[in-house]
Amino acid sequence: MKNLITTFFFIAAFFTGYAQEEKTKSESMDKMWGESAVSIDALRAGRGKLFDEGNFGMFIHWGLFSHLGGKWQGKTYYGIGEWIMNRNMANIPVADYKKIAKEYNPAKFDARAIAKLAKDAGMKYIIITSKHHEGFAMFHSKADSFNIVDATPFARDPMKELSAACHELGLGFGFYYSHNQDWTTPGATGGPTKYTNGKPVTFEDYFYKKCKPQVKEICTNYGNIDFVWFDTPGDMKKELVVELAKMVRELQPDVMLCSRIGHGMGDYASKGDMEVPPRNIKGLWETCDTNNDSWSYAWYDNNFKSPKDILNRLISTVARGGTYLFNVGPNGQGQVPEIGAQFLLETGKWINKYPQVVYDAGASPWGHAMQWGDITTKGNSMFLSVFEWPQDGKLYLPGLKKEILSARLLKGIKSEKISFEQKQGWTIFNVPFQQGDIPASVIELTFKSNPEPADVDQMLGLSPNTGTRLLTVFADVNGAESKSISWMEKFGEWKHVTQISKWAEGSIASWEINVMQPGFYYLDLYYKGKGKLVWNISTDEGSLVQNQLAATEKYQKYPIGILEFKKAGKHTIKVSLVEGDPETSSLESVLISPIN
Ligand code: JFZ
Repeated sequence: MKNLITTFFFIAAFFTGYAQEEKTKSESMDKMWGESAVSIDALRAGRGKLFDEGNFGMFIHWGLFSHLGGKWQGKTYYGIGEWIMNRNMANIPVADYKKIAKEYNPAKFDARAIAKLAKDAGMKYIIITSKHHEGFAMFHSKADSFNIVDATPFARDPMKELSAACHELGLGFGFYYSHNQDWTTPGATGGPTKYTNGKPVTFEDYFYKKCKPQVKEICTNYGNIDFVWFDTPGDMKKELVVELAKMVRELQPDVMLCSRIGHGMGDYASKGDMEVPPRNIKGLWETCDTNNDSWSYAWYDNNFKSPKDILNRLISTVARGGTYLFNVGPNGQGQVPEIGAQFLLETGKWINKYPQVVYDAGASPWGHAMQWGDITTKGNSMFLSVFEWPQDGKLYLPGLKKEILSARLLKGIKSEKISFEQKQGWTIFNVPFQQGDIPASVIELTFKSNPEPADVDQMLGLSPNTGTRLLTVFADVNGAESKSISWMEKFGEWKHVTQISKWAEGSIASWEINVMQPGFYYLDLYYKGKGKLVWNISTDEGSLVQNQLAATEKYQKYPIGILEFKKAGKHTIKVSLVEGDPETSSLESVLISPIN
């Protein structure tokens, strides 16, 4: 067990780039969020405009690993494809890995097709791996011959082609570059610790002979670039990071640097991978996500996110105040897998009908998602993107205190007025039974002036026609520990959850909610643990549910009973663990659902 834990931290440290024995991964992620010397307002108006207003970009993980596609010597290694070389995956020796280049010929790579896909998907820029941790340059490099032009039969520079295609189509363009990890280059983090002739090597050797010259190349040979996305800074020395940033800024003054360059040298924060944060975050930040489970192509990975899922994650990211960077992994032929491409095109068709919901849109004044979807703002309008259309003709919005001038259901360029009433702090829209559009419908509310957080009561609402999930991030916790934890589902596939653990006698998690309609509701708890657990849930009105339930090592939903709200209005719900192992019990959320 001890070994397992050590391995976990070792791997986590590798990813985040921080040695962090006793810290949780998310704590170290916070450290990676950069702060720019330039003010955020200046960035928004200047070189950060594309990032800030675009809100949606394409990430591409493509390299030599794409040729392997998750398979080495006939065996499949499940996990993020670009890490296949790593000792926790196929553990491929450097010399063997370098040989792969000889058979790498992504002849079907079509830069224009990929740029057009991004554009049709509604994305505003592309950021592609110019060199990932494997150390193979996907561009023509004079600094190092282990590159796609000099080391492969393909012998073309796809980055020339892609940067040109992006510029032609009016898309922004940027490079990912792994500046610290380089597993095939002596001296770099994760690379050989000696030269092949046995001579000693330092990180500086790698830095000055390969990293810095290559970064100079990507900042010189591809026209104007908008982003350099450095990754996994690890314990790289501050002076080297500063030196690198300085050079990039001199060569490409308009570039936006992501915080993963390290030491606070980025312009914007890069959030933990594959995650839409539950509550609003201020400043300039991005979350990167991938269209299936791996970043780079893996032959078996066809678990592609649906257009509905993509849109929901995109809109929720924008509603939290961020930018969404969505990844595709072209295969060894250089093509974006068909299903993923098709889903992106459908996503783009929707965005094309409702661009105002996404581009240059502001965050939700509620600070969190709604059960049915999410809310973005622009000027004196609010856009309710409804992903779960109500079955009973009523859409419930809690906490809006501002007077609505108009409410319209948008249908492309047409729209339809909808009526509403306001009572008990709720706005109830009378919506048609048929949803306005798929996969989401948009209701636009207009106001006399721009809506602000003060116009909204952010309290969670329990509506009578949809289940309400009470996440632990929104709980008041007493005597237990509330924190976000991360783990790998497959190798490199991070999952994050905010949960409550370290329960003790008298520990309480409580939520305030605004109940629209009194009555009976089903109650489910999402938790993990061992053996049998007894949970107790009570309300300020004295309603009580207590029951013994099983527990497993994975978070699961457990029906626990029926909870009654006697009166409409604001209530407190308290949860405590009455029996069971407090060490392993971890509560993720509470679900309250109407009974039909
Ligand atoms: C890094 C890479 O190692 C990975 O291959 C991929 O390129 C991804 C986008 O970035 O992996 C990370 C880096 C940071 C975190 C997680 C995975 N993090 O802070 O949660």
